[in-house]
Amino acid sequence: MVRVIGHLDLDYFYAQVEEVQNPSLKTRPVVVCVFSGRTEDSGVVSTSNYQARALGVRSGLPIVTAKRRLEGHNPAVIRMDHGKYEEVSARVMELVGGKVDAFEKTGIDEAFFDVTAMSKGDYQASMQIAQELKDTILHSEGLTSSVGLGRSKVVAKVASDFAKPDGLTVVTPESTLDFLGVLPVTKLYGVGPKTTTILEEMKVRTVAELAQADPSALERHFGRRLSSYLLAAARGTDEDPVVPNQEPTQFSRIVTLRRDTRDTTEALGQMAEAVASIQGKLIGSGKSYKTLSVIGVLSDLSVKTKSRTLELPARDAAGVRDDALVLLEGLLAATDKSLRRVGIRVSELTDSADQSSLSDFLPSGQ
Ligand code: DGT
Ligand code: CA
Ligand code: CA
Repeated sequence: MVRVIGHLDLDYFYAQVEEVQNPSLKTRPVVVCVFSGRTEDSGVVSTSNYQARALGVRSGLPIVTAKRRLEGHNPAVIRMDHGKYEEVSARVMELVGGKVDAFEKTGIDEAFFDVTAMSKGDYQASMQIAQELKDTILHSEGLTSSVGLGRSKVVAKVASDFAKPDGLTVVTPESTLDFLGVLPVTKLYGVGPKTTTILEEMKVRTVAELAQADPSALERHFGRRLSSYLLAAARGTDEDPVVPNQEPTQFSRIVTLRRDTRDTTEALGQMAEAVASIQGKLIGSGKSYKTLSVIGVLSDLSVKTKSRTLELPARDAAGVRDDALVLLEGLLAATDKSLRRVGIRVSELTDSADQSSLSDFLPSGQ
């Protein structure tokens, strides 16, 4: 049976989450920024809503430039809150994952899914399923998304990018070559600047030209593996399956400090974002941790780790920060070097739900 693969991508994700939380932002340009902290406005735009994009403000632009372009347009300039986006992401993924045959999250706001069996390979039925997924996400989280359907992961990914925001693009097996053919090769997943330059030298600019390129010439330039991937991608015949995600065994983040320091409060102050991200992942996945570790890369680049294992899994993600502070102090007590980078890791994860059911079995009053 021809497969039906989907790719889901949430629209202007971080900025849309901010809009949902504060609907009055919807009429203004919204810019979510990563402040580096060096000077007040140093840093870059992480993402922006479509009003801001219309004024030339998108991912990667320096904040200073973004502010200049948005002057007089009443922009909302918001600090990125990774933990918050992780929580929303986890809820969306959980929701969608339960409504398809197979589900593979590939990023904070995107995932592949397979609906071949439940649609019996029918593209009309699959389109209905995809529309229902979009509706569910909109009703439960208030977020619009863009979905692409096709016979392979490459086709689905190109399709989800084809109409944005709030798009639904269905590429039937019969229309695959027509759909892909006219696009520039850069639209294919895995075709970066280096590959594009070489293809250009071979006079291959569109996907159709790639699909018809001489296989032996491609192999000479790219080797066997990459050249066969490129041909399959261009023809929409790549067989890469949707591989369900493994249960996470740990969550961790590491941060390079602005300057080397032995001041634990200062170090942890710069870790706020990382701590929030880990807490978001714990809450979003419904996991509790038993072991918390801090990892310090010291000024001489040596690495020290300090861990604490709890008797019972911690249900409350809020404890991560305070416990990390204690561990960090212990870590520094054993050295006279300063901290250069600090990592935080929670591991030995268990499902929070299992513990509450476990405690139900304990005699009351204990
Ligand atoms: P879209 O999908 O075109 O409507 O817009 P986004 O913002 O969802 O873009 P996407 O899917 O490429 O990226 C998802 C999130 O990842 C986005 O909301 C913020 C973050 N992100 C994307 N590009 C950058 C970047 O260049 N720098 C940083 N710091 N974050 C980025
Ligand atoms: Ca997106
Ligand atoms: Ca994305």
